[in-house]
Amino acid sequence: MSNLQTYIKNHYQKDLADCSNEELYLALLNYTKAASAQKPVNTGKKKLYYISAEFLIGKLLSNNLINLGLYDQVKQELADAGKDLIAVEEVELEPSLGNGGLGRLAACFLDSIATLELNGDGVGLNYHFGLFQQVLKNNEQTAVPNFWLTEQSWLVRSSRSYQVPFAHFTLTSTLYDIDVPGYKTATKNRLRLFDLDSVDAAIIADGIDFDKTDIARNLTLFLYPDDSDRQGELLRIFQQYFMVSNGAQLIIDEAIEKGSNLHDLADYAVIQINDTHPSLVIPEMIRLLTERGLDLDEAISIVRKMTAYTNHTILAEALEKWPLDFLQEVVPHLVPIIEELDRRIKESYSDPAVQIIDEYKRVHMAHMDIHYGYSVNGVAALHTEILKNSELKAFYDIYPEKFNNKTNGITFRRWLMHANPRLSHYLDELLGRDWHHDAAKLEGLLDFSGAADVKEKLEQIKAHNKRKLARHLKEVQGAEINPDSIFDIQIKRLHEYKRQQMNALYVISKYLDIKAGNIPARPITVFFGGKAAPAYTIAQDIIHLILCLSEVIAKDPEVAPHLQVVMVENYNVTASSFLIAAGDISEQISLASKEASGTGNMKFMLNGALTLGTMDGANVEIAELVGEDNIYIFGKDSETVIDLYAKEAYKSSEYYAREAIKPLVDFIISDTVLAVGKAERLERLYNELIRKDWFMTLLDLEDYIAVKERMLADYEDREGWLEKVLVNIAKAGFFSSDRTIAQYEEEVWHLNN
Ligand code: 26V
Repeated sequence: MSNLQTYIKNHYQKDLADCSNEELYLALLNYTKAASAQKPVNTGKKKLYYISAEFLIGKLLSNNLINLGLYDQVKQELADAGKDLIAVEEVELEPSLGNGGLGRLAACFLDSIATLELNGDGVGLNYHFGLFQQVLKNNEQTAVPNFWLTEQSWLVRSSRSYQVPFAHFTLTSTLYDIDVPGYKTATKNRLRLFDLDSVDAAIIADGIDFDKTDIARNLTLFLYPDDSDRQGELLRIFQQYFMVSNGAQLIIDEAIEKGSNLHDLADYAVIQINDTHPSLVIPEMIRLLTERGLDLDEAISIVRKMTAYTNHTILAEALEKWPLDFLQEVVPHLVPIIEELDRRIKESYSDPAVQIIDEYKRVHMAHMDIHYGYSVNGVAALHTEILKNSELKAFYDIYPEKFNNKTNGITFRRWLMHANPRLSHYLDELLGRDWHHDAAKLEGLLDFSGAADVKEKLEQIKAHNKRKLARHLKEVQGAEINPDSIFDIQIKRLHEYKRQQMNALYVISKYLDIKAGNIPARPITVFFGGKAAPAYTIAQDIIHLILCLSEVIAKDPEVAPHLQVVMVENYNVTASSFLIAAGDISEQISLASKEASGTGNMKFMLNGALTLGTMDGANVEIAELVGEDNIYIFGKDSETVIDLYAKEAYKSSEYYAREAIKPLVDFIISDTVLAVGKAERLERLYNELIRKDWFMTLLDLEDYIAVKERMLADYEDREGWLEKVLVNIAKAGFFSSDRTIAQYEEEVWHLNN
């Protein structure tokens, strides 16, 4: 590859130094694409198809430059010409092809699959607007379309195209590919995104509303369009079937191209079903194989040998159950197949808990995956145990051999090298570069335990990243942040089980404390970031409370110097890179048993933040790795919580009545907050907490406040705190997605043996 300067001269007849940032971005986009185009795709007889409704890839420029080994050279060339790569990067629009954890995990996995040079592609949809863009106005969230598709982009239109049959019409797809270069590998993989030429943004009306019945024009417009009504649910089925029918046809074609006679398809392909959104691939693959002449028994047995399912949540409302008549309306040709699959199960098992079609004629997608796939995995040790022992116990009793755990991971290329270059370089200095390929090598940092100069440097790096975040938020949303305060950060989707409301109640307690004259040793900035589903009213109410508190505190001269609440607008992958590197306190406070894994917890740990969390998801494994002195755990454990649900024994009113809790909850509807907020929202949230509190916020509140206070006090012992930081970074290697993917390969996919 020629250097960038020459490339620009040849292609744009211009000097690098004379280019604007916009021109430089386009030049770099094409330069990077050309570099990865030179790499051959991974080959091999057997190929993994990671089918997912979401791939939250984030901006790709820097990530791809890092993986192609071009980052340092390009950065230097730009700097020599007085240009700044960070500023060029800002020109890139972020694709929002995912909601949160599950989608970002898929993106990290693609990076690791390519880095380990495994033969595997991602398969999904090319949503033109993806997830909505969040705009905060009048202390509320509003949603507008997120524009990201530009004329020149990472997408490469391929010549592949398939016919996808629906009840009343057939649609023709177009396949776009995005290259996924591995980290310093000779080969690459691809993300294959299906789309429809007829999609038309002109049907978008107000905000993110559009005509949900006009499938040919809306199918790939938005990710998970609001499914709170019937039409929305039908549209999701249209999307899911479009994704998997294309995926299945692609799998069959690529296998045939490599010599498969279809009877041996399972030797050529393995499908990882990422949550239940792609589950219709099972009946669709059976349909396509029987259409091509295989008999039904053989088709079923082939599919069973080639599909594996990952579960990402135990929340009942997130486990998809499609009414059979919805499927009849959209994909009637799959219904007899699903009925046959269900009949076979009913013939062998009488337990209603394992049926595919239940008594209300709803199709349980996860049940189909478990019966007709060969592997089921949870995403953290505790989560998998809960699946085996309670949520999916009836299935575990039938198929113990199918169940396995794959604790999630994150790619260190994006979440350390790119998000935190100073720390990354410092680790290179201390440890050499072996950790780039073997993250477990970060443990070498433990040799520097107690070294004052190392701690000082870690402190300086964090201080730098805090200033960088403060500058960024000043630029994008005008926030004035004290970089010398403690950065306490909770960034994730808004959901009651994640308990942002508990953190808000902490803020209230701190506010009241300061009003009572107890000034904290050091100012604290509490950051929140996250989007709430447009139809999820209580989550919107929680955002409202946070924004109201932010305003009340900012306007109170007694409190503002010591406490600040910042709601980061439109939290996305780009924003998270700044936040993750700058955090001191990582809030991982879900109700134990409810957060399958979490991956933000891993990113913060890797970047030297300490976890304040419950014994939930991967927090449990973090706690085991770092030891109890290096993590702040509070709250009831998962067994207690599961028991409380089983016995219906939790009464939030009893907790509300407690002296330490009542004033905090009452403050939500105090005149102070009502003066800046909407009574309807605040009262609804207040009533929810005192009457129901389904996710048991008040259960853990006192413990949370006590442990957080201890943590803030510990922060003042800088030596002690930095020792904990060092241990956290050193132990983060286990959470590299390279490790997770190596385990999938070894235990589930078997691509190379
Ligand atoms: C989806 C929905 C949609 C309907 C309304 C309620 C609801 C609640 C939760 C979800 C989550 C969907 C699946 C998901 O994103 N799970 C996340 O997956 C991450 C990667 O495995 C994991 O780290 C997170 O703990 C898990 O929540």
